[in-house]
Amino acid sequence: MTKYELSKVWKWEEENSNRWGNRPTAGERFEQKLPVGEAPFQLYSLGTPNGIKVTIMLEELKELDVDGADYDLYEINIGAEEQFGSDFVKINPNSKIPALVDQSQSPRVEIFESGSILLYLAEKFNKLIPTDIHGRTETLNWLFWQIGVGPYVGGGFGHFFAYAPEPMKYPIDRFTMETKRQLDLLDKILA
Ligand SMILES: N[C@@H](CCC(=O)N[C@@H](CS)C(=O)NCC(=O)O)C(=O)O
Repeated sequence: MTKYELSKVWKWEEENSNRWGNRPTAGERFEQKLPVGEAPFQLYSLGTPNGIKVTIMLEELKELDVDGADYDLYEINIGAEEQFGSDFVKINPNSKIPALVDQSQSPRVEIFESGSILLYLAEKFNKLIPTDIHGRTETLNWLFWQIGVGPYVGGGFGHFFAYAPEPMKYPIDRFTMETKRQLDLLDKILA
């Protein structure tokens, strides 16, 4: 492997941009008109681990016979960079799925970050979150834990193990160890 020399100032080069759309700037990249349906919730998402959290919760609310939790679901193909379209960026300036719009409120409420979406739904319908201080805090501890850990597992371990252009020992060792530690924690807590 060629030795990587750190430069004083990092500069973006076209070849640093990879097939996952990484670029050093935020914001919309093209004009886009997203579909809008009649249901109170409009969900723009994809069946990734972050995406399915929201659909699971909306389906759980349906199972609980909650009124007003109907949703229309639209695919945002992140492989085709649809998360950088103008309409999507208006809902989530961070250009990541999932993003949810509650159009039963006026003006409509735009919600992004899967944890924020889950909490919004839980609080709006007073479901799937305990109201006592101990239960509520424990639930929020694990919700924030999950959001904090996700990037180590997906963007760290998953990226370097499966998507990086070549295997690299240092990041794979670091993120595999952290992923294993987090899974060991889950095993112990769930036991
Ligand atoms: N912290 C965010 C993470 C969302 C996220 O990373 N979404 C990924 C798919 S799982 C995405 O949209 N990636 C597109 C990109 O990075 O351009 C959340 O929990 O909602």
